[in-house]
Amino acid sequence: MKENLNIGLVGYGFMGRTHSNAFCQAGRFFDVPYRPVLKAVCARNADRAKAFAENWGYESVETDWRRLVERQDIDLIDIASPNDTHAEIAIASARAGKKVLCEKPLGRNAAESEKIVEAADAARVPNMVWYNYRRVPAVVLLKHLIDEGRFGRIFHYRAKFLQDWTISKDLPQGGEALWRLDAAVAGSGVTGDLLAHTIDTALWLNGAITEVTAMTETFIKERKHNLTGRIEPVRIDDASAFLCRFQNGSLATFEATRYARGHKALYTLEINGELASALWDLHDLHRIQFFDHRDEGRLRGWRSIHVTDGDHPYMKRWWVPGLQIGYEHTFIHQFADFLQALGEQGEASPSFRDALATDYVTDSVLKSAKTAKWEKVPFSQVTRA
Ligand code: SOE
Repeated sequence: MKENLNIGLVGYGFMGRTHSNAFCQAGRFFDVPYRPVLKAVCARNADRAKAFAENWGYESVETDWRRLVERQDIDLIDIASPNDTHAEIAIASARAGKKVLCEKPLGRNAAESEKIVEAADAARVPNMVWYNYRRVPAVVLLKHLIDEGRFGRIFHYRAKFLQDWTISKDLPQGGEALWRLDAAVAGSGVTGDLLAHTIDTALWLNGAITEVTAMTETFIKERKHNLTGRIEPVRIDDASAFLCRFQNGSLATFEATRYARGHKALYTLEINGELASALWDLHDLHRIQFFDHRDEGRLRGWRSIHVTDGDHPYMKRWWVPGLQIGYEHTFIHQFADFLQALGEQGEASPSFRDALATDYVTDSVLKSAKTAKWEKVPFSQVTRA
């Protein structure tokens, strides 16, 4: 009989749903050492929290996260509420001895994340941040190919995360649905929201970033604020791009925007090495394009690998070879890996400390955009496999 792991979720938005689905499905498809129990969901709006609890099977509802953290029958707190709540809830949860999962980015800036890491380290509680794109089977395959040395020396890393949902000047900022546009709540704009994903994957695949030079832009300078009803300055970055150097000597370009008309969530990455190159694209997430210079000259070319076979990462747990999976599965994989690490008393990745490494880079990007200079990343580290 597996031990129960009692979960208390804070927040019931988009991410509350992706995480809840992972809690429900991980044990059905993966051989995990715990039985996740959806004990309670917490949100300020009691009626909506109740409806969410009924839909997903949470046993109870709380309207104050402090009460959730105090509960003796909760083992793990999962934070899926807006960014400005992460630090307070994560620190209190760690101090209460709970295991803690947190939606990305960990804090609104590195200073906030440092405090979270300190609290989790002091309490020695298992922790993880939901940078889910590390769990796309095709991205994991890329990681394996890099670690096997198939690219040789890496020269270039190139990543983009493009969206178009904030182009209208009539879109307000702030409030429940649009807190991502409110700098006080989100911390930053696309740098913390989208570039953070691309940086997390890059640190994992290609190692530490040492210095950056960046530019950001806020295209729409004022928007009505949903909470005050007033027209207020917009303080988030709408678009952000940077050049950087990795510790391994490779050069990179990164770009994120919410103003790329026609692109809804186009995350792409490319790696060029001495021996091979590869491309991955979120809209075709189960494929990698791979070019191996060591192939026989006459037959050399880009291969399109459909990453759905039994010997591909995670795939033997799903359907049959050739049948693909999607976005929600990345969260299921991540939670299954967390439970596995918990059972082995190991550390799940990306840990809070790994996510702090990303925040050091995003802070440096925002700083460089202001100073218009190259900025050293104050502390960076290669994140664990
Ligand atoms: C923003 O639109 C967003 O939902 C991010 O917050 C997520 O992290 C990203 O995966 C998709 O886009």
